[in-house]
Amino acid sequence: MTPQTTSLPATAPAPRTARAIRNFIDGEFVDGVRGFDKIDPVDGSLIGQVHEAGAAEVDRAVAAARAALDGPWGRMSVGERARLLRGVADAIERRFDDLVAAEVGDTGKPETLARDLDVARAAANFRSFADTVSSAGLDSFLTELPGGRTALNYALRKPLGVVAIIVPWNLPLLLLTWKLAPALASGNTVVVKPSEETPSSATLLAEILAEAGVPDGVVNVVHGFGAGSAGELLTTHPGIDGVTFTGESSTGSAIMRAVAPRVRPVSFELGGKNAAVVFADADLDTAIAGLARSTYLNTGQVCLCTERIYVERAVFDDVAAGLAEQAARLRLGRPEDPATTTGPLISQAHRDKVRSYFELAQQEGATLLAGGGIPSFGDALDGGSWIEPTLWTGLDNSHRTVREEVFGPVAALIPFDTEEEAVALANDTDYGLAAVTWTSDLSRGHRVAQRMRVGMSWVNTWYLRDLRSPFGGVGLSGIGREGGHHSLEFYTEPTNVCVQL
Ligand code: NAD
Ligand code: 6OD
Repeated sequence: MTPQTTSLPATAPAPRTARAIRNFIDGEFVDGVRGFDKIDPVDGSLIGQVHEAGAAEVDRAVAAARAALDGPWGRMSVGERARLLRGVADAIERRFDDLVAAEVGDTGKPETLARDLDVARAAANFRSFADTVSSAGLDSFLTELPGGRTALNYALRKPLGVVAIIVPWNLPLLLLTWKLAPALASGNTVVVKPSEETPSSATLLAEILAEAGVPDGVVNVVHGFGAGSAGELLTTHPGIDGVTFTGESSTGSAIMRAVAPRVRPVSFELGGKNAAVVFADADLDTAIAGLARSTYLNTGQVCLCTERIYVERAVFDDVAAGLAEQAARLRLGRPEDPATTTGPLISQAHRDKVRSYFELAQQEGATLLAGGGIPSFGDALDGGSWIEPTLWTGLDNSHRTVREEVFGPVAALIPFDTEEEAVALANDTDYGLAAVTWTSDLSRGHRVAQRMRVGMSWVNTWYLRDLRSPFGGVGLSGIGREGGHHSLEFYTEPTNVCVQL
């Protein structure tokens, strides 16, 4: 993405034309080296100007995090940290409306979605990891030695250190707090790099964390882009002890290369090309409603969204007609309108990418059952990055549109004849994030769900979360799992103590 930059000297006052979105380092908001525009995807208007962090700001942020790790934060008991995290959850709820406004402003998503999913989960993430860390035990073994003697082995869990948290734009606050809460629960300090597309909620969260009593330097936020900007400066910084990242698979590769010389641990939640499988024995009304949700939620911009739908041939036409009807019923509109179900894509650049797949699908012989174009509103919304919820048939697994992640409101419907074939088609991908099986046969549901080569396999539901369960993917979809104690595994380093008794 080519940023529109303006010269913003480090000492410059805040730009007057638009809200300034600053870096947060060592407990204070600081200017960056340049400014770039944050555009509202709803109508293309200017929301604010973001202060891009340069090398000096990233250095300062890492140094502040290191100093805080070595200070009182590093000596805080688990109980005190858990209490603080619960206080953060309360503080998020007190500033709920402000966070909704920040998230909606940056993404254009429906306000109802920001309330029910993004901001609600931010508070839940802090409470959940306060609980997890409070109940976490230690490995300990009484080791029997020759001659009847024994040794006691016990593993202490120490913080990983200064953790870089790099997150994308689709669920900005949810995904940031999903990583920040366990990182803090485990006693780390962090430098956060939000997406250049969604700087606002992370900046507001920094303020909320400070109000809730999180000490200076424990959480630092630097703004900017990836390669050649704050993202790369952070991942190549010698003061970083680990990187937790959510975003595109190709960015994950770049970050692996960046940390390789210093052999730092990574946790990656990456892209997906997720399949749903619909058997003829499924409750079709429920399945169609579920498919509509898994394909179109957040305008298809959720890593878990379904982009490949395999349907048993006997019910193919029914499912196709039902889903096309659901797609046509989605209501695109302003975020504050409670009737709006679907917002714009995040940016014009992302719309160009999604539209290029719409064109490719036509070249690959797709039949359009719904959408396929850019909607026209006849008002200011025409300046936004809108696209129609779309549905294709006539494609198969050999087509690029069925193999590559689009990350937009679109899926391809493909028929199958046997359970074996359905599993093979679903697993025929380099990704491996999530899958959904729709069936009324309980045994088949378990059988098929277990054979899916993914990190998360749902049956008769989608995106139903228990925050204690492992979340992540295989193949191009990631490395490692986060959630409950799985997160603590990444955010801590064990030291084993062995005492001969
Ligand atoms: P992205 O990879 O382009 O950017 C994500 C973050 O990485 C941004 O903050 C960006 O500035 C930063 N970045 C980019 N290049 C970098 C580099 N070289 N070094 C350091 N940082 C860099 O992803 P996106 O477009 O923001 O988000 C969409 C992608 O995220 C999709 O592929 C989606 O599937 C994936 N995603 C995955 C999950 C998951 O849990 N598996 C969740 C959400 C999104
Ligand atoms: O719900 C979550 O915890 C999570 N990590 C969701 C990721 C969604 C991807 O866009």
